[in-house]
Amino acid sequence: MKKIIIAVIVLALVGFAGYSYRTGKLNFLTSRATTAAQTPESSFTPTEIPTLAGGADKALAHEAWGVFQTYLGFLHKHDISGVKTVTQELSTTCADKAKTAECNKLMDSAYDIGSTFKEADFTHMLFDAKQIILSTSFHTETSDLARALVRQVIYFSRDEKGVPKVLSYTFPNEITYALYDAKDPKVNPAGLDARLRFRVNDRDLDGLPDEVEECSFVGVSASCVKTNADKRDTDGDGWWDGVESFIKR
Ligand SMILES: [Ca+2]
Ligand SMILES: [Ca+2]
Repeated sequence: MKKIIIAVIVLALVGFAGYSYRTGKLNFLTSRATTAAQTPESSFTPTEIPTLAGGADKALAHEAWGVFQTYLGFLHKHDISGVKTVTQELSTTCADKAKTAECNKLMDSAYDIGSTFKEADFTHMLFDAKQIILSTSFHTETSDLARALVRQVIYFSRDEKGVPKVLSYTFPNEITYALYDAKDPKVNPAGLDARLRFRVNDRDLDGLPDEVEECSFVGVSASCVKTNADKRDTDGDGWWDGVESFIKR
């Protein structure tokens, strides 16, 4: 009976995480299986945003980090006019003056998340004149039911002078659950780690994993955006797909 309960729980969580659960173990959908045939899972290394090269890159990363800290300070003080000076745009809630209480709550939770970030962890960056993606490396997190590759990412737009403006940040970003019953011999952590590496891969380095752009998990994934997984700026407007997904229209 216990085993059945575990299976049901895992099924529910797997559904939430966007996995197909068909034959009693975690599966990739067809598109993933095709990729797997081309590159053995065990040796697969995901494409990552480049590490900070030093010099100008590091100075820009530090400048962006400073803007982020200023932004957090404004959030903490519920200072909307201050927030406006260091962000690309206000959230719909905070742009609505009738929703001050809701906006304050949003600012509190955004502060709680952002204040856990540490500058030294943000060792990866991709940028051009219009935008910056600042990211940590992936690291593995494990609980009784889940194993995940996690990273933190801060997205910035840049104004006409190149000054970074906070656009969005997520924690944990691209957390990718692979759920397992550690006692189940069909599922082993090494295999899951290989699958996690597949799931976070971002071929065009636009900040969106391949599967999100390919909508490989249509119907169960909430974050599918249908952009070109091999083109950083699908519509050619200068905004990278991952950055553009945060810009309100
Ligand atoms: Ca991508
Ligand atoms: Ca674009």
